[in-house]
Amino acid sequence: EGAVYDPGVRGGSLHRRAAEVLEGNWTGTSTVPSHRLYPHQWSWDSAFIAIGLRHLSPLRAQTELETLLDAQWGDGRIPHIVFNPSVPLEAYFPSPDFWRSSTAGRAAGAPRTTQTSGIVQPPVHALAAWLVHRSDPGLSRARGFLPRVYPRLAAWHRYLLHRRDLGGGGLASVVHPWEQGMDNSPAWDAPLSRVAPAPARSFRRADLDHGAAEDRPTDLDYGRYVRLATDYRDGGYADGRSEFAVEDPAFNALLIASEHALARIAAELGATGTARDARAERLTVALVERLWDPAEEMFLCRDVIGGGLVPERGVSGLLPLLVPGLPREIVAALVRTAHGPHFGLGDTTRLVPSYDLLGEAFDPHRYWRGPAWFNTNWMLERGLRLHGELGRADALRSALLETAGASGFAEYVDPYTGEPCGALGFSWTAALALDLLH
Ligand code: 2M8
Repeated sequence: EGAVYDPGVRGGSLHRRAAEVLEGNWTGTSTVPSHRLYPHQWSWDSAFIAIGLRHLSPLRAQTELETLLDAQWGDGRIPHIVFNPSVPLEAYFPSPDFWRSSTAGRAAGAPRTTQTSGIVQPPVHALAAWLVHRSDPGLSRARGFLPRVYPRLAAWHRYLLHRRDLGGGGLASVVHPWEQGMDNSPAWDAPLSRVAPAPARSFRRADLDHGAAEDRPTDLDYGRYVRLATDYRDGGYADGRSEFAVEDPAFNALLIASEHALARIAAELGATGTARDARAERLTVALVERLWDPAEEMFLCRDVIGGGLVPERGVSGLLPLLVPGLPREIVAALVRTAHGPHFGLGDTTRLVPSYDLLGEAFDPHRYWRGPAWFNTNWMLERGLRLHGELGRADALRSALLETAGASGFAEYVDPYTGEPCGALGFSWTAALALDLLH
């Protein structure tokens, strides 16, 4: 009760169990988030997984990122799923025959043989590549890891900054809720309400074979996800025509953190990183100008099509704490908000929930509408530490390690009770726990 987690006493076994999860989910060239629910390679999962894997095997961590980057499109986009051809089509929806990347994505430079989705996920990759390099610089140099990944990561950021600046204010937009990664966040409800759902009988959800319906997005949500993805595909995955476009704080904060990481990578390769650092600073100014809400004391999403900020408090709005150059008063306000009544950290909750505890749409079990997730808590921990909030970072670290172990490395947990939800033996939960043990 209130005990501080002591890795010296129990860390040995937590470490071993986390390593076993990652071993079990390894396919030989990458790691699945979970064999049953998500049997392919996911983009931002792989970045988080690499961050943990580097403590077990820097070689596997490098391979994880290289496999993902091998599926990059000619226009620079990194697809959100790289499909494993040996997994049956029925195992996951939407499957390769829905996305049809190699044909529908031809103009955008989709790979000819590897099948992928056509949307993206948050850009955690350059940050992951830099952390992986640092874990074993000798191996990294011997394999030429950074010289190989740097041009690809640079092209990825170019895609986001040029093709995805749909709001014209310098930030990247997501064109599908799956791109931001918090699939059914209440922040999407208003912008999604304009999208006519695809008829329920026009597709078959595979997620309900493995996940509890009450813990997953609704059929109406899925109808809209399918409509948006179908329209994007039928337009050849060209950008600028979407009915849904949102500037999200976490997506852009990760882009900024990754742009700073690319500056470090450039410097390591003997170039100068100053232009990249300057760009990251400009992006930070744009993030504050476009998404900071001083009255709410947090960042909000901007609905690019409908106009204006979306008045929903999601955990995404706290994650810019990851950004090194954030103004001090904003840092202080974010720390207050995380520990205040809407997120309850250190008071009613030990892990930050995905959505406002007092919000009308709050549901402690339904996916991204309330449960606590380990990647968001890892990002918040990192942000608190970065800005010198060491006591709070330590408390969050203990809570994350304890809950990860006690929940069987669950995909997400009830933010009040820690009760496990979704898949167990979930890869990024194990990977990020491993990272915090080091
Ligand atoms: C969830 O999203 C996928 C679609 O991409 C799904 O629900 O089928 C999200 O939690 C996402 O953030 C995550 O990357 C993915 C795989 O873990 O699952």
